[in-house]
Amino acid sequence: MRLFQYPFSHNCAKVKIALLEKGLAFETPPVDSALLRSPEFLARNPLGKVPVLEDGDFAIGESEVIVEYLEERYPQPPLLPPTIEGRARSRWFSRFHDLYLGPQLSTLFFALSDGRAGTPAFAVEVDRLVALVALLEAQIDPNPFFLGAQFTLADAPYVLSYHFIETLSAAHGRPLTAAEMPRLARWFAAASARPSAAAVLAEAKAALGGG
Ligand SMILES: N[C@@H](CCC(=O)N[C@@H](CS)C(=O)NCC(=O)O)C(=O)O
Repeated sequence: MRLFQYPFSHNCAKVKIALLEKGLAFETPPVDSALLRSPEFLARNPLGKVPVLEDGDFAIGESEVIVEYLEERYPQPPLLPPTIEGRARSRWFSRFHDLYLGPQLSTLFFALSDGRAGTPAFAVEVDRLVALVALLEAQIDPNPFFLGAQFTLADAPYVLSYHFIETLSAAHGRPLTAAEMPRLARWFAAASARPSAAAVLAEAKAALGGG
């Protein structure tokens, strides 16, 4: 299997964690913006974005589609709960991450280099992140993972995003710490101890220049 990815991308981190949790071997070919615009890559993902998974002759993009594909194709160990309600709840966390929290983190990330950080108009974006984290905090009571003892696809996207919540909120002068998100911090202590999460976090931090 090959995974086209950027090591600092939370969308890619989610897929790598799913692959590692399932014990699937994969290579990560070098990716740059020229590759993403190449006809060969666009044939795999017409959006020209990573992650893209190649499994034999089959290639597919979009992180959530990829992890759902992995779950169906390689069901052991399961990364979705056994009940219909549990799977719906897991997908709620995935959607909340991908449609709301993740994009807001991206907004704060890119603002650090495009001149918007620190401007009065940008303060509303930092407030939006704080509100989304408060909403998430109110939705969880980790034991130790979002849906209980099983580490699921509900948890996977938040591993790298937790790191971004801490670092980006601090970089924008409104640090979110464990005191303000104790449940999320408790969850992160358990999630980041998993070998899959630890490996992906280490790779991301190295790529981001933080060690
Ligand atoms: N909804 C997509 C988002 C993919 C995405 O935005 N990928 C970014 C990296 S995080 C990318 O490839 N950016 C490169 C570009 O747009 O040129 C997913 O979940 O896979």
